[in-house]
Amino acid sequence: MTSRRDFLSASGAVLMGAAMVSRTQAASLPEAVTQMNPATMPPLVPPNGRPYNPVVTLNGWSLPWRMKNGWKEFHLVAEPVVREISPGMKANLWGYNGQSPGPTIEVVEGDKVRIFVTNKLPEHTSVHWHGQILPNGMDGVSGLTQPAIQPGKTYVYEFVARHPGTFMYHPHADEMAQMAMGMMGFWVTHPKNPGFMPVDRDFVFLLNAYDVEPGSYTPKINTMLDFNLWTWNSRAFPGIDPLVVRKGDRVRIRAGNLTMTNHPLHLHGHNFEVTGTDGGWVPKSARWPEVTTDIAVGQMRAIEFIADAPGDWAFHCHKSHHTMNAMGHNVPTMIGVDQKGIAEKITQLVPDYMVMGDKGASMGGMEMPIPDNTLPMMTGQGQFGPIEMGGMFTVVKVREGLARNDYKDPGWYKQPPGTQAYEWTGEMPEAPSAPVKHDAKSVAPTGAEQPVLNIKRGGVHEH
Ligand SMILES: [Cu+2]
Repeated sequence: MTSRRDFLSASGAVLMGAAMVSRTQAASLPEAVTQMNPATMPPLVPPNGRPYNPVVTLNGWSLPWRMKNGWKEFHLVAEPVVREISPGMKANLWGYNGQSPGPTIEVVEGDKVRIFVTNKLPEHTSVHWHGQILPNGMDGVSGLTQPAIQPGKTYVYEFVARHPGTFMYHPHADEMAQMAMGMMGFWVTHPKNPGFMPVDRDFVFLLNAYDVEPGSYTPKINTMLDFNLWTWNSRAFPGIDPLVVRKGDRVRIRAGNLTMTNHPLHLHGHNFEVTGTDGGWVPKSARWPEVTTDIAVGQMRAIEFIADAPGDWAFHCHKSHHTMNAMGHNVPTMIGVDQKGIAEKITQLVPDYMVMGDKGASMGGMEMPIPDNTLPMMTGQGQFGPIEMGGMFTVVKVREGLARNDYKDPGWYKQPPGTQAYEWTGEMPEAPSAPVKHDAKSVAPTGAEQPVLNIKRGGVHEH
């Protein structure tokens, strides 16, 4: 559902904008297209300009443009937005054109690009075109390369998209606050030749993170490291859509990291190669097979693989605390603690007390009451039970016979009979175990002729 706002009919901000842009001989601002729906939108097939193979923005969309005297014109509006992080939780963020992250901008190598940026935030901003090779004055660093864009003003950026590849945009003004509030977007410069490194499906998303207290709606912008929501395009699992691909497709996934830490992205069931980095495409001779690739802060990576294995394949950040959500971290580890009898005593004092996790965390199976507007730490239901994941986790769903542009969730994978792990119900042979001998002064492997090792621990345990 794309709603459109015509800024020509709006007041003050646009009059300002028109005055600012008169030197570009633009008669009017292009309309600013707004998108409120957090669903993954179908790829934007280019209606004009040079042809390219469009990308799919995970839980996002691509920004329409207009062609004007050979220029491709976009209109970004920096503004406060409400973003659903996952069903059950919304956050008050800042973003562009109704969403955080902002819309993906897609252009073609050699395009003359003009971007109008209208500031509807309560403070100044700017836009830095991360990774682009462009004139210094278009680099968007407030104070250094341009005055900041004050609230209500519209600025214009103009440059030629010289290099094909994977890029991002974000403010370079009050940066820590504005990025912590969600201001960022993806940028793809497609190659001039649509036949260059073609793929069947090309997904893009940004890695981002927030610190939103359970029960509240606005991120804490002074948090430096201890974020509690690890997101892809400002969505946390189970709010992140699956990546639906057809068996045999060549698939590209591009990610950019605008969090404050690195994220090792791990794909199950397939080997991939890193085919693109911040600086462009990686020559074939320089690629190697991987199943995990680390994306450092400020980096972009494109990975590619042939989806040759049907199934529901997990795809996630491998830092296990990045596949969790906000609620439920302040819980002591109780693994190995015998809690028998403790619960009864505590229940006399705290009627709702619940004994948790003496055999592991197993919070995924518990339906616990949580405050309004937050997400349980380990969540998501699969066809066989709780998935016990959150945050930076989703599923690559490989299916046979999908139509070329079919990105609909096909449901859970039906595993062929005999191909799933199963419970052993036969006899259990006694497992051999190593005999252990403890001694106050020595730890000695048992068995004949073994030397005895005297382990001294700095004298502390000497008798
Ligand atoms: Cu991570």
